[in-house]
Amino acid sequence: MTMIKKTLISMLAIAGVVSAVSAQAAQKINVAHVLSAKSHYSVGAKAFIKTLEEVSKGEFTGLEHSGGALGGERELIEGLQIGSVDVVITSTGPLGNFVPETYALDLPFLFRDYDHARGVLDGTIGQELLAKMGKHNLVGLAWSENGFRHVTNSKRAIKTPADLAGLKIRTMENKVHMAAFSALGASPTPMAFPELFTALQQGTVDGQENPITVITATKFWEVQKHVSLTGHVYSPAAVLTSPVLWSGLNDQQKGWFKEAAKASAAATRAEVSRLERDGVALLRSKGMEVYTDVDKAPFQKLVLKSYAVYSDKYGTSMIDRIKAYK
Ligand code: EAX
Repeated sequence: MTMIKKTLISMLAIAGVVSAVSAQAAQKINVAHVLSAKSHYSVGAKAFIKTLEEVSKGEFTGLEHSGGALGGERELIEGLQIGSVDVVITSTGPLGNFVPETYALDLPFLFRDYDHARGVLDGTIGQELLAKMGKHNLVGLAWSENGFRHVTNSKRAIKTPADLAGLKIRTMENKVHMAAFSALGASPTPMAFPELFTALQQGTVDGQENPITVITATKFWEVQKHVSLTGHVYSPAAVLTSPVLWSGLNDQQKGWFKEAAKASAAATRAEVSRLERDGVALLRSKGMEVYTDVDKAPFQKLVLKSYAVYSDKYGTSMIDRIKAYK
């Protein structure tokens, strides 16, 4: 056999090996969210990717897209439905537009504290709601966490609902929250998160409402002076994946994604707990006026009207079950 033939055969052999190896190259998963790369969502995204790589032994890897690089939360959820985005960590803010049953989780003053919220979401109620996502062209992998939401604004101390009168308050694109802030006498302005910082900077809106986790992750102290710890809503987050991706996975691979989502949620919750503990001191150190002595009763009374957004369509059994959870 001539030298040329031998070289050609060995080149083909190497090409074969290379293509075999490349065929085993990790499948890259896009993991998107709207918060900074130092946020509690980013901690969750990194935990998702790390766990998926480990349990799949390198069959899958991931790339985090933070800061709204792939769009606001509503756009990200739409991206999951058409398959342009693989995995999203999102608040339930805009989710009710796609899975209206989840509005039950956005009702003001429904959850007593973090233990209550986490217990409900990890229990039968939360799993029932994750299972409902399939009929709305989404796949719910796990409940993660955003945190209890508080009101910030650039104008004044907010200690009673009357202090909210006339303020333009940005809300998420969420009918329950918009109804709640209307009932409180504010002017709710629904807006995608990536537009919010500039809107506050330019005075398009006077205030917004978000957990301490988001206030710190987005450095809202640069554009907001006052924080009132109203804790008016517990804001769940969800780890969702695309039905387009999901339909191509076998049962073992689906198990890997669920395990990665569970690890993501645990990491985010741990970060939320840390920020809840240290957050008020941090906000004060950045020059914000933080009012911790807000009487919640008058707020609770007024926002009850917003429950109709959910109960008019689904009744009150889910609400009663959540309230009864111990
Ligand atoms: O999910 O839009 C919001 O205010 C959300 O809390 C934020 O994007 C984190």
